[in-house]
Amino acid sequence: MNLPELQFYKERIEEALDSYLPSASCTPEIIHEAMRYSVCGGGKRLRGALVLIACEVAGGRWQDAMPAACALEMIHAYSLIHDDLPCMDDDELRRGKPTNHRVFGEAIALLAGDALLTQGIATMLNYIPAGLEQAYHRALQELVAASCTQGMIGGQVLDLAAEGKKLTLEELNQIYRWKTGALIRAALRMGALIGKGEPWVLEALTLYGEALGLAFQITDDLLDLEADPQLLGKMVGSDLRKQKATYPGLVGIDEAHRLAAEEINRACAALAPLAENGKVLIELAEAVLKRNY
Ligand code: GRG
Repeated sequence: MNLPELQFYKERIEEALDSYLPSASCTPEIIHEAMRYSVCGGGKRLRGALVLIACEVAGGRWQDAMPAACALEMIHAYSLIHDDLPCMDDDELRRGKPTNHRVFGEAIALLAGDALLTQGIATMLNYIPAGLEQAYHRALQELVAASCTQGMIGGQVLDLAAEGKKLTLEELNQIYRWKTGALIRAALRMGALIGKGEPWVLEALTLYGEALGLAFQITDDLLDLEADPQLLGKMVGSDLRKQKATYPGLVGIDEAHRLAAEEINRACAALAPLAENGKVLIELAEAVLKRNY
């Protein structure tokens, strides 16, 4: 995803993550090394960047949303570590490197994921900028709800239960709304809350986040079939091997591309009330549709 704004925020987020995570030389070293291995090892930083951009769009300063952006990236990294475990997807590669459990073993990988969930929440509680206590409280509620059983975890549970089954598109959408969409929607809402946006701004960003989240997962399905594994940083074809229900599996590749584009149009349309202020988010949505990793 080649977008100068995304690159700018990605670099700032990586510096901040380094400062919020315990040093690898802190006892017990192994868990801090494992946490840093997954968090600091690449990634597009899409969710973190969305928090910062939404904060600016809502009228705040992106710097004030940095603890929230990093918390979200930590929780996202935890979900990837656990998702790769042998009891889940049993993957060997992530972000172009061996998965966490392949390097540190299953027990430490499990604990590194747990620790990143807790560290994410601690980051939001411990680095609240002055005057934003109430906004951070609400943003943390969003993050916790999106990560929980009616969000990311719930989506993962439904996803596991659906393996090998034929789903309807509506059932698949429900899984995607929770498994992938919940954190992306939360990114926008957290940024809007920290930026103290008006209710109509929060609403526009929420609708944008919902459509973007679904489009992001449809493009993820397509990349699993069409991407260059070198660029993607992980193996392709894993959905077919695991008999997962996907958009291309349900509606075909061409229709999946069309539906992803339709969601992106819906996302951009939701930004209409923001006029020029929504420009970066429109560019970002277009980059999600064209992404090749
Ligand atoms: C508690 C054992 C246990 C497991 C829970 C939480 C969980 C497992 C799984 C979460 C579901 C999940 C991993 C959804 C996939 C979302 C997705 C498309 C991830 C890839 O996001 P990118 O492409 O990754 O933004 P980068 O590497 O760029 O950050």
